[in-house]
Amino acid sequence: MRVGIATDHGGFALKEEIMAKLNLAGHQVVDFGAHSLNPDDDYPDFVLPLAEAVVRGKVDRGVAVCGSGVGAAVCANKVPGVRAGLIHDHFSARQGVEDDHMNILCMGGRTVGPEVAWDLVQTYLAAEYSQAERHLRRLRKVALIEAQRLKTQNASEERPMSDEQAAQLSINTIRTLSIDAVQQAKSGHPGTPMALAPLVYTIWNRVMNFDPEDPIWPNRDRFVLSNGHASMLLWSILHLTQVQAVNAEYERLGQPSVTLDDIRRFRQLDSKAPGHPEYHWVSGVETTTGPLGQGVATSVGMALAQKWLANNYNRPGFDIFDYKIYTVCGDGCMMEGIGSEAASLAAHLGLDNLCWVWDNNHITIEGNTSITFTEDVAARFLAYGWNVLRVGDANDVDRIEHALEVFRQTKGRPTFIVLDSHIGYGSPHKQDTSAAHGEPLGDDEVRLVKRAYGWPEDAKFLVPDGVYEHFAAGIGGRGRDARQKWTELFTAYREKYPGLATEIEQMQKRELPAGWDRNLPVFAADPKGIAGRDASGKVLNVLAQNIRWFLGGSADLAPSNKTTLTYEGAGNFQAATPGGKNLHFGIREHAMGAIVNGMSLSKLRSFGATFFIFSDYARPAIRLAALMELPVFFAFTHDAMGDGEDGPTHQPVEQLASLRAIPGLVTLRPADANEVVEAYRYIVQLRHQPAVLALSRQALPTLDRSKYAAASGVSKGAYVLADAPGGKPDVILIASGSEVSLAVEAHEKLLADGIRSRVVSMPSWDIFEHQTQEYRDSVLPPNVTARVAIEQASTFGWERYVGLAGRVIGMHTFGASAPLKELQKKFGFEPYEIVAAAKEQIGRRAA
Ligand SMILES: Cc1ncc(C[n+]2csc(CCOP(=O)(O)OP(=O)(O)O)c2C)c(N)n1
Ligand SMILES: [Mg+2]
Repeated sequence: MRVGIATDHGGFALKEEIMAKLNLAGHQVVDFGAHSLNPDDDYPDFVLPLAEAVVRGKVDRGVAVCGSGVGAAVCANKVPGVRAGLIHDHFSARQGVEDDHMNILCMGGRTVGPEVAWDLVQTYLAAEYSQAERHLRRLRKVALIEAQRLKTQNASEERPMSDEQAAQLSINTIRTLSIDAVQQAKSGHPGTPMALAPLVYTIWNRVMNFDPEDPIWPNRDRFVLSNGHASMLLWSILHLTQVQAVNAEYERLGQPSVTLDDIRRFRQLDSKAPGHPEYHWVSGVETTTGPLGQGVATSVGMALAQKWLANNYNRPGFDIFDYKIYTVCGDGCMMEGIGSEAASLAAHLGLDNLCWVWDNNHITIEGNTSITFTEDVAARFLAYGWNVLRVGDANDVDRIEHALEVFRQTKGRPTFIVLDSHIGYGSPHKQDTSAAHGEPLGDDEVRLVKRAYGWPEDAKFLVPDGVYEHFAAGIGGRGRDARQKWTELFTAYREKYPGLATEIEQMQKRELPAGWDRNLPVFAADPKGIAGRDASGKVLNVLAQNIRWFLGGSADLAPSNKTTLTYEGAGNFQAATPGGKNLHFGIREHAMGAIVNGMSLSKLRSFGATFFIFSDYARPAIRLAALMELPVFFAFTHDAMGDGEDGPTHQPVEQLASLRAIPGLVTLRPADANEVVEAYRYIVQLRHQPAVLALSRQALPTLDRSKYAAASGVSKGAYVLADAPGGKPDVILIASGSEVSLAVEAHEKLLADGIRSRVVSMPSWDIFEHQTQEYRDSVLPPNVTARVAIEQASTFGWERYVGLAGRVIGMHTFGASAPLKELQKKFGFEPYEIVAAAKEQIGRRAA
């Protein structure tokens, strides 16, 4: 057993004797002093630390000695959670433990001799807490008295809480709300909220400029919880700071974002305290952090956006955008590759508005990180070029605050704070173990933990008096002042720079500026045509000039993706030129996806680009964009086998099917240059949906729109491009992208053979699915069942449009390395194959 012992000069000799015997008996003894025989020593100086250690679970039981033992008992009992007894006889030594759960034995150094004392200690240590209901009932009453005292103490005006006491009470409220919510839900992650409550408290109540009254105020500091499994930290702090809810139309709803009831219903259907942070669902959540690593990377996008906004909109005397980003992350975020990609770029770009705090607790699910993660993380961040700080005790709010202050003063590089913490802090049996990570503590352990925090053991979801007020006086007051000042500043700014102010307002509501689509190109019919990527490049250059806050870039493939903004003044985004609109993500597709999301969360119209095959590396971020309903887009070029000689590693096959499967994502594969224009026209007007463009590498014929239907049909997802004379087709050819012109060729041959065919250009399944049944039937009449779909991609899913008996000319294997013409032949993408398939379909239907 771990036994703590304390005394003053009155019991000094006895303490030394008992310690020696305890050691001999195999106990682990912690000596709280006194350490020498000094008559000036006072028992409170030694007994109190012992009492604290007992309630925090650092030792299992305590022994306290002074002259009579009375002083030690009086003193120990001042600490909530301590049950100390002054003991002279064996009966009380045992019964005190069994019935009253005595956890500190007090004795008189001058009243009991060494032999009796040692007997008493042995009896005391051998006894166990009884779980009989009548004893538990009495103990609950005692705990209640403690709770009430705590409350009245807080409420008492004569003895207002010190700031330090209020901070501790608030921190413990975050902890216990988290513990209770996980316990009630029977699932969740209690350990990290218990450890990081002081950090989150400090960031929110002492540092952040954030007004709970208006969680979407544009110049607010941002808080990102990348270790999202610790979501109870977020729900607790959003509740305690009384952050207000806003709706999708950016209106304030006059009700709290997260109520205590939501917390009671943690992880239950419709609770505003879901399992992980969910943007959109809960006001005050800046991003869905999703899989580990994405949160930190998204925060880089937020930091980049702040720099860009400041550079483009701040004017002398008008710091309209000067906010900072605070990101909390765990070992998982440090292990994931995306974290490294993003960290590397953040330092390269000198994002000194960005602070990551790493919860260095050495624990992940499988146990201690010594089994898998032994690199020097701090050295790695130093090597990236971050400012690296360390706070060796996660409970030391002053040092945390100081480190955050150093961050705010640091120029030219982001700040990384290594925070040494103990997962499950305060839990006698689970602290520092992976058991604290992902399961409820259990009722017994919860009691012990609450005891350790000096918390009433039976209180659940308790917010003691004074806690809401403490947050209101901290972040509440500071945030309100900051927002008011900003609002006044912005009013003056609007007078001086009305155009810029209007832009900021439009951006916040995801509206477009007037004239956003002027000068969009129209491409004349041309059998040789132009590549999808080239048409895209022209459109991007127009849109970026019409919409100031439209910007993006590629993962080192801009010359191939044709995404470079080449007009005068477009500029490159670099540390020294953070107003540029050409972003260079480097070869970091996953981070690119998350950064584009972070920029969009900051209300910029952001895009990324790479080869379509590498969309796999960005896919998790695209999924989160869809989940968060962010209007980002990705220009993916080399959309099929157009880069023939590069071979199967570079030829997308299943990517279209895979992206089409993401709910809410608009996937578009335009057929010619004019469809590219229309695709962009559609995408740019989206306010709550991300989009992906699959663009060809090779030139595609620009269809003659005087002969075929207008490309504006793209906005319906699919449209009748070419038809049998007078309609009423016998067979329908459905195609996307580069295969549309093949289908048109086949169609002309079929017409020449007297076969009534129709060509449907289908750039987007998703958009088509959202049209009326009537429209969809007009494009694909249900009674025309002879159908052929042609697409240089996995055939997966095309049955939904051609039916089980329909024909799909697509890919059933990976591609091959050869010139495109040969690949088209090998894999059957030739007009005569389509003609044959169409005839076969008609024949079969007729049979
Ligand atoms: C990409 C990803 N992989 C795996 C998981 C599952 N998972 C959730 S938490 C966790 C352990 C995280 O450890 P750490 O970040 O150190 O958090 P701590 O336990 O210290 O709070 C894992 C593997 C995940 N959420 N995301
Ligand atoms: Mg960890």
